[in-house]
Amino acid sequence: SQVVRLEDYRPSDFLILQTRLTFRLAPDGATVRAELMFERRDGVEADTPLILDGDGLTLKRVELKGAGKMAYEASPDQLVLTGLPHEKHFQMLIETELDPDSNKALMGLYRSNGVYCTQCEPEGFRRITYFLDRPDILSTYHVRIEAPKATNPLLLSNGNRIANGTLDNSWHFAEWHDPHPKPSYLFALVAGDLGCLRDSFTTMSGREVELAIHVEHGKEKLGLYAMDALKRSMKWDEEEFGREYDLDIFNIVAVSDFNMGAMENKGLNIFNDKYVLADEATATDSDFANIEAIIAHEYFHNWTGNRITCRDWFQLCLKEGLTVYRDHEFCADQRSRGVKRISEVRALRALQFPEDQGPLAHPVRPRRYREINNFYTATIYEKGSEIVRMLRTILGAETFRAGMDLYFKRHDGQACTIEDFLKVFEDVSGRDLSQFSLWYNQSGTPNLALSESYAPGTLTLDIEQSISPTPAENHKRPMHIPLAFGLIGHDGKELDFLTAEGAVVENGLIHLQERHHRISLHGIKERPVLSLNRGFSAPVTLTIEQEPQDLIFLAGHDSDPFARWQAFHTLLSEALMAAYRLVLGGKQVEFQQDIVFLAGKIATDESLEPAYRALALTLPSETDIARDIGNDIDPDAIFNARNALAVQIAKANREAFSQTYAGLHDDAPFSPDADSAGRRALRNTMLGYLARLDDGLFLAQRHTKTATNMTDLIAGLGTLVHEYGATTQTQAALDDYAQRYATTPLALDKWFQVQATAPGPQALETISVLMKHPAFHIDNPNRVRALLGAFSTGNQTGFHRADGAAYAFFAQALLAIDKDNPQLSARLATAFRSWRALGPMRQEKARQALLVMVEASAVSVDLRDIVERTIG
Ligand code: B3K
Ligand code: ZN
Repeated sequence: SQVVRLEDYRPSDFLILQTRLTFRLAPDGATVRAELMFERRDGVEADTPLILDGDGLTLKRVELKGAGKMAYEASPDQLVLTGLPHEKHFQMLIETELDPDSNKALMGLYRSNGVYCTQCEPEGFRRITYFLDRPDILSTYHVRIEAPKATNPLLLSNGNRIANGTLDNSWHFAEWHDPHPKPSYLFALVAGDLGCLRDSFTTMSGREVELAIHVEHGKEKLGLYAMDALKRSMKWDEEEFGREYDLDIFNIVAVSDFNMGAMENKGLNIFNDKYVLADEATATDSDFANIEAIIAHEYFHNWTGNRITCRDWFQLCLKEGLTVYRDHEFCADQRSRGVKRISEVRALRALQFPEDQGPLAHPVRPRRYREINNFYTATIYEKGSEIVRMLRTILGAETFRAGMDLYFKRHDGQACTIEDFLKVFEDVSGRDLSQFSLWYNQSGTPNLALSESYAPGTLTLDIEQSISPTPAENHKRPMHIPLAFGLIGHDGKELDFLTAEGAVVENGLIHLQERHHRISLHGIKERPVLSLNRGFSAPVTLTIEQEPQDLIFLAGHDSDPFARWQAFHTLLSEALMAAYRLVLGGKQVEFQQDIVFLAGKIATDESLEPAYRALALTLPSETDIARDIGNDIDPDAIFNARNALAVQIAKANREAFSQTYAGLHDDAPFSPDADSAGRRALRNTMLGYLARLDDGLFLAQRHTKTATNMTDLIAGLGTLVHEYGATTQTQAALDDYAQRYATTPLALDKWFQVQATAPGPQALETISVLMKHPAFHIDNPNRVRALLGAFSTGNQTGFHRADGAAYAFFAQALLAIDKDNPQLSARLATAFRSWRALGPMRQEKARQALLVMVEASAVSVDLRDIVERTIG
């Protein structure tokens, strides 16, 4: 396979102005008739061949419309047309034949549970017909679908429905027209027999939009929360960004076999059913939160992605980073902003930092790829979002909004680049953003090393920025880092300074633009405690020696919720690293009493939101601790250190935690709102601690038995399995659960996941048993992620068991998955990305497993790309 390079981009010689598609969906296969109106661009020689993309296609017919003649050469992956008419415009008819039932890659046209659906981003349309399958080819689509009526009463495509009727042999048809020119990756088709939840939305200019969520019959009510989230998203985009919906109908379809979360096809979003279906009995609070976020995300793409799309796939973050930023802001407005920000940062650190710090590091706008599917990464999505957030921080809310307005006005209907995006902000602000653009072009997480000193009246900060080398990038240039900060006096109030030198310091922000700054803040009344990177204003790591007393002070007084959470989290991380060293040295582990007691104070501090308290009391994860340690990692020692801290906190705060736990119980009817979810989160966090004490088994069992919603039930079951795995009580609870949810696959996924993440080497045995469970299907991505994904990323002691057996097993499982679904196998393989941080024995075992995969006889381009880059 070939490497695609950003610098090789050039516009296509031909355009496709109109696309008319006719699908005949017969039980024994599908035919696709494409009538394409081409335009040869000005200046392109008349004898230039037209090369269309295909992927595994079977060509039935190709001809020019009208009298014209031409020559062609067809292979499954390409159609080359020569001797074309000399006119600027010509029309072509192409017929292909597909077998949706055998399509297990879930790319192109496939069938999930009897429902035809499509996934075309990024290069799936070429599995449907030969096309210029690239995002800068914008075409209007007219789609006719013909299918047997009994099995496919529902026929959907993009845009508005313009015709429907019956045909012979009890078939019927529908025709759809999408007036907005779009790239082929936004094409979608759905046909099948589904139930429907309907509603409507009146836009800001008074247009009535029909809303429909299509789900399996009988599950319509499970779409109510998604529908509510959709209406709130539509309203929010009008209010916050002035963006109105632009078709008469908006369809959402939930399917059960889907490679990712959802897809923003114009007017016809297709969702993994996990992110649509929810009620209290089957979905947790985090499922509800994810549904809200993803419904919003896909809806927001209508403007950031669809109306303004990407010129090429190197610009993927143009739509993804920006749209993640928009969904983050939406959720922050719907819920608690402070809590939301902490969760975002935790996710960024858990998913993006290791990417940036490992062999798969790449810039937010990459310059080369072998397989674009492997670049739907946390770097492009989450770091991409952080860049947009920094832009807003640097420019201020008003200028940012003016820039967005200009972006929509200037580029509506276009396929754009990051340069186009930055230019609108340069134009509205008069600033030069060339240094800022390094955030898109340079990979790696910047580190800020800080030291502070105080002489009466003046605080001096030395700040040095650096980025470690990343693959193909050794030399790093200094970036523009907006560092939000605050000075806090002994009474907990903010302190002012009068003048600053050494950097631009304004509105609570230090603008770092050089490798090194010495910044002096003059006119300060007393020695302040420094609060840094407030709101996580920049996606960087900090190296700073802050006194434990200062951190404890910040953990109790910082007015910025993120910084306050961070202070306590830093204390916990440092304590855990010290404990890890003790465990390795075979020593008794002890923790500082003030940290342990602070945990109790936080749990009972009624001035803090329960959701915040739950987050503060969630210990750094095993992978968080591994990242702090950096190298030569022993996951078992990390587990023991973390466990010791949890036990000590539980013992020291037994009273406070029991009271908090009891006080949070209520009999109010279930509501998924943020406050109620926060109370459940805190109660379940308390359970996690209390379950480690002597009557913990009883408590966890009672919690599980009396749970009235999935959040509490799975928290109880998880505690039983993880703390008391070998007991008959746990087995009974697992069996109860399996019976109750025997016909609810999404709920069974949680059952798989809980068992897959039970710590210890025996987990591997559990996994291999569960893979034979009748509800497990290796061709269903949700099942695979629940079992193998959760095991490899959420079970550090199980996956990294010292004998390497789990690596070898996992490699074989990936090769099996790879035969049908390369996207899925490649994604799962990223679990190896931090292998070089492990101790030498484990490294060697991991390397062997990686080698098994590259040396296997038939490996997909996708999996090979990840594995080869991982080995390095
Ligand atoms: N744009 C899609 C992702 C497509 C992934 C293809 N491998 C969903 C989203 O980001 O909204
Ligand atoms: Zn997206």
